[in-house]
Parts: sequence; structure tokens; C-alpha cells
Amino acid sequence: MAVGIFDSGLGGLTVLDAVAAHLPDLPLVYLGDNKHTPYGVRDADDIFNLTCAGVERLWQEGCDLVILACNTASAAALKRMQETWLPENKRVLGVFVPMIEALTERRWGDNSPPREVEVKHVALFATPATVASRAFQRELAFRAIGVDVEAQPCGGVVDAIEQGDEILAEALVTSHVEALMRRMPHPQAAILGCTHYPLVQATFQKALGPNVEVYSQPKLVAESLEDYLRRHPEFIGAGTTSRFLTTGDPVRVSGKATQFLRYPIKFEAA
Ligand code: DGN
Repeated sequence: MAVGIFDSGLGGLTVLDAVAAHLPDLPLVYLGDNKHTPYGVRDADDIFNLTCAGVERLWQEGCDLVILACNTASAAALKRMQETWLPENKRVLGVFVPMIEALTERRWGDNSPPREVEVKHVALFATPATVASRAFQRELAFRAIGVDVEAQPCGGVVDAIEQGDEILAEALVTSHVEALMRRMPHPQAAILGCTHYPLVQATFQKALGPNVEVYSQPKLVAESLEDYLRRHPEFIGAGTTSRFLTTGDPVRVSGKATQFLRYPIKFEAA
């Protein structure tokens, strides 16, 4: 049994990379739905159906625990999957909860009423679909009161990163940050709510200024997974080898993934 990591494409590799660095003995199976990427511009039903198909494919690989390492899928599909679709013996975890745990300094299982937290002004940067879902604000409201979240849909940034166009990515990030800061001049924290954005975290930090704490998802997801597996060791597999599957063309995806993470990765056809 391995832990599954699902993403609409390559972005979840930032999460996989952090998990592998944090838990080097944990066998992982990564599935990128490159055939249908990007999810960020699809409607919620479409994202739900594609995400369920990806998770089912990971079950075939023996992954009873799957992480949706995609904010768009976590936002548009996770709650519906957990409420209407997921069998008892399987778990699917998303990538918002670790961010909210960090922001509110409380663990997810803590079901006490929402309370005031120190950070009052939060900037959220994400894909248009994630922003439209308001999933982050909805989940945060269960835990914290009095937090003002200003969300910025960052059109174009995922494509620029995937194309390796650093100049365009920097220009887009800067203009999205400026747009948000016109509405919220002094955010205290910034959430990078898209798998690709950690790759341009320095650009976000530069545009936001040194006083804004930038929360990077991959590290928080890895720490949260470690904590989860400590409490649920039944999901830890026996092997040590990780595998990479794609619904797209494995040769093309391997090349792009290697470019994306800057070390060789070999994908197989899903
Ligand atoms: N993985 C997606 C996310 O985290 O929102 C970004 C890529 C996409 O499908 N738009």
C-alpha cells in the first residue's frame, strides 16, 4: 500500500517533493491528470467527476489514502466526495486544511467553536475556480472568527509557470498582488492556494513586501500528513519505491516534470 497523490497535472509535484523530503521512507504513487489539465477553468461537476476517476485509479494501485494535491480539486470536489461518494475504508485529504490549521494554530479534529485568531487580514491567491468556490473562506469560518479574507484569482500564472516563462510569471504575479493590495493594502498573511505558486514564492514575497508572512502549502501538507499517519499508521505502506502515473503522454509529461522540479522524473501511462 502506498499513499496516493493526485493532481490535475504537474503542480502536485511540489507537494510530492515536500512529502518525499519530509517522509523519505513513505512509498508514494503520484497521478497527474495531464490529459484534462488545467482544472482551474472547469465547472464544479466536471472537476468532481475527473477527481473521482483519478482517485479510483489510485485505489487500483492500493492507495487507500489519497491526497488531493490540487487546490482546485480540493475546493470543488473534496467535500462532495467525502459526503456522497467515499467508501468507509478509504480516505481522501485536501490541501486547504493544513493551511487553515497553520493560520488558526489549531488541529482539524478540534471541534470547539470558532474563535478569534491573531491574523486578521489574509490575502488568498488561487486559480479562478478555487476563488469562485469560496471553499477556503467556508472552511476557515468553521475555525476562526473575525478574519478578513481577500481573494485574488490569478489568471495566467499556472500557464506561465508550466511554459517555463519566468518573465511572464513574474509580471503576472506582481500585477495580481498589486490588484489585491488595492483592495487590502496591509495583509498580514498570504496564502498561496495553488500548487504551482510555491515555485514563484519569492516573487510573491517581493511583491507583497517583507511584512507579509507567506504560507507555503507543500511544507504544511507534508507536516500535516506526518501527523495524520502518526495517528493512522494503517495507511503506511510497506514498499519504498514511488511511482509516477499520468493520463497524458508519459514521455512529454516526464520531460515537463523534470523541467518543473529540476531533477529527473519518469512517468508511466496511467
Ligand atoms: N493544481 C491546480 C491547483 O492547485 O489549483 C493548478 C492547476 C490547474 O489545474 N489549474
